[in-house]
Amino acid sequence: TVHRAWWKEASVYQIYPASFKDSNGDGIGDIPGIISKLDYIKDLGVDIVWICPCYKSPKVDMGYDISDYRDIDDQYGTMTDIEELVKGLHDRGMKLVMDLVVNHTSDQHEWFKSAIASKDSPYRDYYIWKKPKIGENGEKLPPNNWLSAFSGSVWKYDAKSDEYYFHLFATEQPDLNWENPKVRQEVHDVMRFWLEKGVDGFRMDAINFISKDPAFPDAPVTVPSSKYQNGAMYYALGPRLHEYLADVGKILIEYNAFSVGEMAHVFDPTEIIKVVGFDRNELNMIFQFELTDIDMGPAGKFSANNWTPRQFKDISNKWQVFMQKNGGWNALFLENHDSGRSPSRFVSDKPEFRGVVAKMLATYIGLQSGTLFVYQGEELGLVNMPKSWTIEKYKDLETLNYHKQLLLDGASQDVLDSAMTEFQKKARDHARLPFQWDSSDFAGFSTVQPWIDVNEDFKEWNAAAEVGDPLSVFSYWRSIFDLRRAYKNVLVYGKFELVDPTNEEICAYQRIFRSEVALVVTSFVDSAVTWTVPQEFLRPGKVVLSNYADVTELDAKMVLRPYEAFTYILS
Ligand code: TEU
Ligand code: CA
Repeated sequence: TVHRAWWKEASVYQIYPASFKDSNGDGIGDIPGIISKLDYIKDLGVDIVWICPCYKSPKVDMGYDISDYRDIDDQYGTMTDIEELVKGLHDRGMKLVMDLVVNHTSDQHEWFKSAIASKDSPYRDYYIWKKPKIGENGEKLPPNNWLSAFSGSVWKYDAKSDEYYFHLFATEQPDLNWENPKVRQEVHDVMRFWLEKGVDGFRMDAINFISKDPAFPDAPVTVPSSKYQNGAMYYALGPRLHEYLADVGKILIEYNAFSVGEMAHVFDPTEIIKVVGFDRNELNMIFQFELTDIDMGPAGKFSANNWTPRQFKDISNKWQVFMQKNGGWNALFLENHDSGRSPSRFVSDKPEFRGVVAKMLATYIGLQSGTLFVYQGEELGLVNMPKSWTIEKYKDLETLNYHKQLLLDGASQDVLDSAMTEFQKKARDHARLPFQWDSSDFAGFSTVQPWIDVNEDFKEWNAAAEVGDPLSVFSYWRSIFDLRRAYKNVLVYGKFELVDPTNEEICAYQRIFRSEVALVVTSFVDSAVTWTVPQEFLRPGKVVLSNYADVTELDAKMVLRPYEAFTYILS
């Protein structure tokens, strides 16, 4: 059975407000800047815009540390600006999704300021506090050995109360205590506040972390060289997660709102289906990171891992097949604000291949089953910072904390060099460089030097150059969104099946809806490869997408050019 829904047919454009468009010449992107570019977004062909946080925040983590859920940060604009953004999108037939960051607040939130001021505060129990563990020599130690996402312990000592508070991310991002029904009520109220304003839904940040194992046990030692260990097994899918999400889901359904939850560290689809199963009424879909974490080693994000195209497509296949079999739904993405650019990270950003590679990756992800997300600049084929840029150019606390920790640990030059190699692929900074609008100063992003440097390639790679060019990466993404509309049955609702599944160089799949078939072929190699096309596809059809200007005919034995990608509709 086909469960149709508007949010399955929609595509989403993700905006990082600080880096999209600066309207007032302070070097930082803002909401009026976004409003000035709505026609550009509409022209791309997406249905929903998701903006990363722009609430009041000290911005230790670029706004993922919220100090007031009901106000907009001055840097980004005003409440009136947000209302105008909602209207501007609705007038163009698009929707607005906001980022809801409720695993934690900022330490500058009124709740936390009160909570840390006194153990008797009515807000004390909004956060997670524990007594120190006492060491062999009577010293005070963190209550357990869990590692924070941004290096160091997840516990921060508060001398005044002689207790530690818990923070999965930065010390300035204390985790909310969802065990407290008042906290849950506050979150529900915040959701209603924005939905009443006309916002169409939420991307729910780090949502699988809201319920923790109440015993907070020590994590097993998996990286002996590290003082702190990955405790995800105790906080990534806690015992009360589905109870909390069922409450949230009721509100979302009441407003017919869109929802996508972010769930790092979960690679088991039988867990995700408990959230996204069609009869579960929790969230519409989940960002899981099994595919995009493929280049991360066992020691975490900045450790290296070798992988093959075969493994890449096997992961996609696992989620595609599972969700279609079990009535769930996928969120499709290769980029976001927390990662490197996909050509640089997963394939190649060599100038001679760059456009072809960006289009190949768009083909690979864009025609699978699920709701498609594109991250600002991905539609232009933007790539990572140049390798010549040193650590001084990086601004993100994840990168800088990791680097600082290595220096503190007295890491050798070798270790520092390999960390730099991993930063060059995966640091969050790459995706946060200013959007490249045109070839004027600062890429048309701002009239002044932006808060983070503009990439060096902006004169050639920018929106103004690409929008009117039928062969640009931008036009290619537009074709993908067009195709998903024109061939909705097969491309949105069709069954997914790998083609030639054991091929090590070519990732091919088909989508099937009744007699309609879409054949999607992508080569992951930088040289020509021959491919024996399975017999069943040698029948009349038409090519609807190709990343080389001259299209290759489907033939029993064909030679695919470097990183070639094409799509046929067969009947
Ligand atoms: O990320 C949550 C998360 O689980 C991190 O591990 C994330 O995968 C990491 O940043 C990757 O390097 C979300 C947001 O997307 C991120 O920008 C925030 O910093 C984080 O939550 C805290 O709010
Ligand atoms: Ca600005």
